[in-house]
Amino acid sequence: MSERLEDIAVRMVAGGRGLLAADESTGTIGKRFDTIGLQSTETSRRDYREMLFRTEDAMRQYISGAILYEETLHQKAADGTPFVDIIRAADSIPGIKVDIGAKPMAAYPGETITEGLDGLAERLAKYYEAGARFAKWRGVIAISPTLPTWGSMKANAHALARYAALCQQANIVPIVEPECLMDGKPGDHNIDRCAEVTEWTLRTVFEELADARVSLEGMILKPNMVIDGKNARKASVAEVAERTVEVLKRTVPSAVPGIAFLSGGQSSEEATAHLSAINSGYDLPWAVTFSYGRALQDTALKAWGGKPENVAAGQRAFAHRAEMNSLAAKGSWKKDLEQAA
Ligand code: 5MM
Repeated sequence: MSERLEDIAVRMVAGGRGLLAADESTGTIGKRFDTIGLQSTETSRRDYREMLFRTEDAMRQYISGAILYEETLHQKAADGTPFVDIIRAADSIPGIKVDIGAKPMAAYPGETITEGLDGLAERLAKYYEAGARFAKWRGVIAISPTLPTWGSMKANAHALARYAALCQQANIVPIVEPECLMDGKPGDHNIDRCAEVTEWTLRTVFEELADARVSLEGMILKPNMVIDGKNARKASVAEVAERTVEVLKRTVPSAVPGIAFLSGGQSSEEATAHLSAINSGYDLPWAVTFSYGRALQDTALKAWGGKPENVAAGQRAFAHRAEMNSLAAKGSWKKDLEQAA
């Protein structure tokens, strides 16, 4: 008998565990590997992801699920063990990114629409067979003095809702990710503008989810935090937490079991500090945790550097960030824990 969507959704966010976003498309992982001077090949991508997924204690204690790219869902470790089995053996859930990317939107200069709905029902059935129990789709909302437009906002929210309904029909929990960009261009907006755009985005997304008859109990929201643009950063940790909670409380129904933030280009430690502040001092109706890509992986990637002799160092770095973010998901991270490590 298949597990209920509601139960899987709760497992994804409960107990101070969170999600590892390891779903970089081939282009994006190539850019990440460029930073360590490593060529991206099927083998180097396998070796890197094997290092992460085989950090067994950290996966078991801190990582409830891993979001995979299609190649990784079907990939095997060097000894032939499927990655899906390695993830499951650590009591973690395999998930899959199902969008095929944010593409320039016709007639809307500077904005994108995320593609991938055609044939999605058939693909989801195959992903379920392969072991995926949740999925992810990212809609991208640009922020500038004149963007986003209503046309792009509505199209992206509609696509997110269509995707979510298809996932639930396939017994897969949808992670709904509308990302209002912190690191887009020009990236000089202040926190007020981010709050305004994020509130508008989440309101639109939840209206579309209702119209698409998506069960709120069987989904997870993956939003950005409310924060100023990357070229205008000045809000304190407390202010980011306060503004983020304010916007989420205005827009996210309490029937949603969990919110798992993206890191969006924040430094690893900032993303942890903000999550911890959000989880301490506020009475929240949802479990609030992490679904970080860069903020969980950056230090591990650097420590590894593409060298087999550095696998243990990479795993230590990954385990450390996973533990810090797990503490943050419980509101009990402290800066001195970073220094101690
Ligand atoms: C890990 O990066 C994900 C995939 O990006 P591409 O499709 O562009 O390759 C991305 O969707 C990620 O899951 C989220 O943006 C969260 O990652 P960050 O790094 O913002 O925490």
